[in-house]
Amino acid sequence: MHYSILLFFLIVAVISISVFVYVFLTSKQSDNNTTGMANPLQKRFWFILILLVILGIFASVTIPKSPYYLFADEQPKAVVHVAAMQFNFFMSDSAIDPKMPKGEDSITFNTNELVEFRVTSLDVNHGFAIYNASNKLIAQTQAMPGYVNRLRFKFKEPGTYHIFCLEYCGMAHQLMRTTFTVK
Ligand SMILES: [Cu+2]
Repeated sequence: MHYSILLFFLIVAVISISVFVYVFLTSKQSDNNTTGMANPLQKRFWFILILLVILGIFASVTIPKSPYYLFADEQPKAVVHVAAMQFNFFMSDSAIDPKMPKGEDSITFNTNELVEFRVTSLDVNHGFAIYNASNKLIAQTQAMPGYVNRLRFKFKEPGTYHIFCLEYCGMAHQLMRTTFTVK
């Protein structure tokens, strides 16, 4: 079975290489004598230059806005353990026992303090998405069985934040939500 797959890919590779070699050998040299935009090399140069400028503008505008602030060089002020389970989130200041999961009724953080969520799942894959008071998604990670995903965030505004599951995890997935407070 393995060998037939390998053989198949080898045949595909040989065919693709042959096509490239054939195209390379049969394409004629472009005529460098024509000037201006009639020259395909000139056309290609401007096309790539304009493309690079557009990409450069796009990247410099969007990259600083991407929400991947890791705060890797900072010590978190608060650490919260999160265990997702059909169809609930347990959140606690101390580690959660997978056999008897228990969470705290209310969780509160201060504004501008670095919070670290340590997110895991006790059954299937879940999402862990934080929404602010105006229901805008501000941060998210996956809750996966057997893994602890760290999500660090600094909340700028006080208010009630919501956590929703963003991974369809079963019949009552939409009920999977909880809240915490930032003061
Ligand atoms: Cu879900």
